[in-house]
Amino acid sequence: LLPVLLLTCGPAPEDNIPPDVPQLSTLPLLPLPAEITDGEGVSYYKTYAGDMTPSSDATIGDAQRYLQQRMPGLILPLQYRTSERLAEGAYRIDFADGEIEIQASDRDGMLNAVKTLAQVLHFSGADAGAVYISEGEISDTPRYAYRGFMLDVARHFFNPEEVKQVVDRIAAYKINHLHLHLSDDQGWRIEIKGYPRLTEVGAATEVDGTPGGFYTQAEYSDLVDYAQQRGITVIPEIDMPGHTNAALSAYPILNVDGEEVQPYTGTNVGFSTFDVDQDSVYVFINDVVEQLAALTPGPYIHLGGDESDATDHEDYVRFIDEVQQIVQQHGKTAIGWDEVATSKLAPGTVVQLWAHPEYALQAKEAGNPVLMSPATRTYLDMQYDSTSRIGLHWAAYIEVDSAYLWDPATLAPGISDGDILGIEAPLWSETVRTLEDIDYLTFPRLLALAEVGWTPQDRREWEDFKRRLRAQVEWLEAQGVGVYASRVLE
Ligand code: TNX
Repeated sequence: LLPVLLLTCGPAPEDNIPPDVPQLSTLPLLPLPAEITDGEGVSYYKTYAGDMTPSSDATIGDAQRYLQQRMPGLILPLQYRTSERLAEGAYRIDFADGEIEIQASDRDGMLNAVKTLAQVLHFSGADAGAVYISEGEISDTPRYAYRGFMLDVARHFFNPEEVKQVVDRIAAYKINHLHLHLSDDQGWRIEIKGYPRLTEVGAATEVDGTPGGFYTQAEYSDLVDYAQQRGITVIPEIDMPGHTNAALSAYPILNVDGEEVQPYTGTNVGFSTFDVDQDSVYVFINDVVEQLAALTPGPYIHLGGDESDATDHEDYVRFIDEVQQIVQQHGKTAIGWDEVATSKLAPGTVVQLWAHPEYALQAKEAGNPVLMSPATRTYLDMQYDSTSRIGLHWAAYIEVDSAYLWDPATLAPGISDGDILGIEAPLWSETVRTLEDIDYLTFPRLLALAEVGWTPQDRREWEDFKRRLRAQVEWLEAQGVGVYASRVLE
């Protein structure tokens, strides 16, 4: 049972309407919906304590539960309809005559609708118990199907509670994929049955030499469910053949010539590689991918493939070919960092552009989709400016305006919207140690990137975005999120 119920509601009598009820189109909604049509009247709603049973329809029930958890103590006269054929993730909300009607064709659309509705309610002052909302209609659809955030839990480990808090923060802005970078030179973060040393040895370390950590399979599944309830698909990444020192230190048999290596807690890249000539390496990868696939309801498994400087190129090509097939055999689609496009791509393999637009073009020419994560725009571990207390700056300084003022469809020569699956903002964690650190680098920049991924390009305008962002930052801060005080918002 949900612990609250409404209500009286209806068209507000004209002599009762407060003078300052904002039109729907002036609310600081973010990401900005594709279309907002203001109506004429105003409706009012009051809420009372009571009980409510969520709908037995899973699509509607999940949306009700999400809204209840996001806006506790507030239930409204909502009509949910699943009839109309809308695009994937799309929705409509009609505010009229004291009723709020939501339409969507799928679960994502319903969740997206209540995420927008939560913002409408908050910025109409609904927390007070009685609320006036302008009539009108919001009709919305995502620009890209994939809007992602990546958390590097390998360089520094973040426990399940911390990751759940991150999920709550990002879900509100319609981010729908959480990519977890689960292994790197400095740590291995997921339990794999039959390979106890991965977590006994491989998980013990992290950057700085502080203790690392890992997720048991049960903890990981719980995290996947938690995210899914909030509209987010988790994508596990095992980075290979490079970035593998943690696995090699646990099982030297995976290393070239079986040579033993020590755990690594520095931040260099490009020195480790699996032995791509050994059958036992592929047996290992098959076991890992099989278990990850079983833990993953979503379609994707990320195989890494970046910065394999210690692997000969022809070995790399053979390796990537083999691992794509293993991923496919377990019913999943592979994603790889853009270097994988220098090998033969399997049909469907997603190429994640981070540094090499020319590789993304090769992917497109091979008929494969591109995921846009240009380091100069989307890397959340880049400093805002030279005064940022943490972060790197090898690719760029990225202030909020720089994260906002670009178009994925014109970033890379020859790549346009039809080639692009979506965008993702990675947070590498060499310098990120706590949830406060995550907040500092992620907010407010992720809101800029969330809008880049969602809102039609011709609807996006910097001054209007800043106005809405300021209001959202105030709300985030009220929820305890440690947002970076960007000078561009002053
Ligand atoms: C490059 S992006 C890397 C990571 C680092 C990151 C730091 C990518 C595919 N590889 O290993 O953490 O730079 O910004």
